[in-house]
Amino acid sequence: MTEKFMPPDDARALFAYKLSKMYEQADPQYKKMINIVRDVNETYMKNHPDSTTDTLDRVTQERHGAIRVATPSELNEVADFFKVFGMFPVNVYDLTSLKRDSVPIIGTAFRPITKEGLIKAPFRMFVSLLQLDDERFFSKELKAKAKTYVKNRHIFSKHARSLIEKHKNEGGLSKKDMEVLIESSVESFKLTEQLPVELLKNFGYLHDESKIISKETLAKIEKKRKLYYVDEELYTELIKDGSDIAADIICFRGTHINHLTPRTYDIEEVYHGLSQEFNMIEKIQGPEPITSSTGKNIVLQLRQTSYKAIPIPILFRTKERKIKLGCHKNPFGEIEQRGLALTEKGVLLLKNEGIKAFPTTHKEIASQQLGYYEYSSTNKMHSITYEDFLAVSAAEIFKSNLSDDISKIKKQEQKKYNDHVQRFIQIFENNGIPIMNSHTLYQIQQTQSKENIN
Ligand code: OOG
Ligand code: NI
Repeated sequence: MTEKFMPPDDARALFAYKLSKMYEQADPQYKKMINIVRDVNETYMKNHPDSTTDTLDRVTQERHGAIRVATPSELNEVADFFKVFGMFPVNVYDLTSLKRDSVPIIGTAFRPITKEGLIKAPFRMFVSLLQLDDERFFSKELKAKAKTYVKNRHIFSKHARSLIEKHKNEGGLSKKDMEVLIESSVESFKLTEQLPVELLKNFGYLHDESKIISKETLAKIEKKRKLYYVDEELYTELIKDGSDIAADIICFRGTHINHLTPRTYDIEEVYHGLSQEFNMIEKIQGPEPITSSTGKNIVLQLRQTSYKAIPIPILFRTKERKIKLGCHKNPFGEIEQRGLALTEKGVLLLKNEGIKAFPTTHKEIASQQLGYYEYSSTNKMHSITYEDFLAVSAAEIFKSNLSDDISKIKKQEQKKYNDHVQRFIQIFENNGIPIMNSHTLYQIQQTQSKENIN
C-alpha cells in the first residue's frame, strides 16, 4: 500500500538535500568548505571511534540554514511552511539588546523536536524577523518607507502557498505535491537569479558600480530570463541610516538563504584549514570547551565560526530608472560544533562564573545537574546534544556579511525596550504554532531514558 501522505521526516530530508544543491551554485566557496569539513570529520571519527553521541552519518548530512524576513505576515508564511516539514519554532533569540553589537533582529529556530526526527533528517533553520518598529535602529520615516516597500511581498509563490494551505486543511501532502512544494520553495530561497555570464563579461566582472547597462543589452537578456532589480535609493538609505541587515532583508525579492552550515566534530581543525584560503571572522564563537582530566575536551552547547561573504553581482535600478551593475555582500559560510546541552542551572553557572567553575568529568556535571544526559540499562550515560543556538554567537555571525561596525545605536538611545519579545511570541501564538522552550524538550528526553530503564 502506498502512503497517502509523505512522512515529514522524508520530506525534510529531501528539502535539505535540494537546498544544499541549490546553495552550491549560490556560494562558490561552499563546496570547498564542505570537503574540508568532511575530511576533518572522517579523520576525527577514525581516531576517536567511541567518543561522540552522534554518528558520522548524522553529522555528515547535518546542516542549518538561515533566512531573514521583514514582517509578521512573512513570518507566519514561513512558520506554516516549516510545519509541513516537521519543523517547529524553538527558543527566542533577542539580538536587539545585547551588551555589545546589538542588531535589529529577534529570531527563533525551526527544527525537528523529537530525537528520531533529528536522527532521520537533522535540518534546522534560523529565522530572523527585522525589528522595523525599534526606534533605536530606525527613524519613523525610514521605517514607513521600508514597510510600504514590502507590504505586498510574499516569501513563496502562489502555487506553493496553495499547497501549504492544502497541508493545513488535510493534515499532509502527497509525495507529488511535496516535490512540487520543495522545488518551488528552493527557488524562493535563492538570493536573486544568477546574472548571465554575458552580462558579467561585458562589464569585466567584478562589479564596477558606475556602469550603467544599456537598454538594448537588457532587452536582449530579458528575452531569455527574468531579471531582478534592487531599488538603489532605498538600499543606500537603509545601509546609511538603518542597518546593512535591513537592506539585505527589505530590498530583495523575498527572503534568501544566507548560509548553510555543516557540523563538525573538531571546529579548531576546520577553522585552521579554512583560514588558509578563506576570510574568516576573528575567532570561534561560543563557550570554550572544558579540558577534562582524561585529556578529552568536553564541548558545551555550541561553537561556531564563519567566513565572510564575497560580494556577488546584482542589478540596481537608479532613481532615474536606469539599470546598473552593483554588488551585495551575501551569502557567507559558517561551521559549527555541537556539544552538551546545559540545564538552566548549567546555563546560569556558565553566565555568572564561566567555564572554570565547571567540573571536568561528565559524571560530575551530571550529578550536579548542570547538563542533560540520557541513561541506558547497561548503566551507561550519554550526553544529550545541544540542538539550538546562542544569541551572542548569532549576533557575531551576522557580521559575516555586514560592515564591521554593525551597531548603529547611538549611546543616548540605549533605553530599555521591553514588549518586542512579547510581540514576537504573540505572532506565533496567534498563528497556532507556539514557540517551544528547548529545556522542556531536553528534560523530556532525559526523563524518558530513565523511565525506559525501569
Ligand atoms: C543568522 C545568524 C544566526 C547562527 O548560526 O547563530 C545563525 C543570520 O545571519 O541571518 O545562523
Ligand atoms: Ni548559522
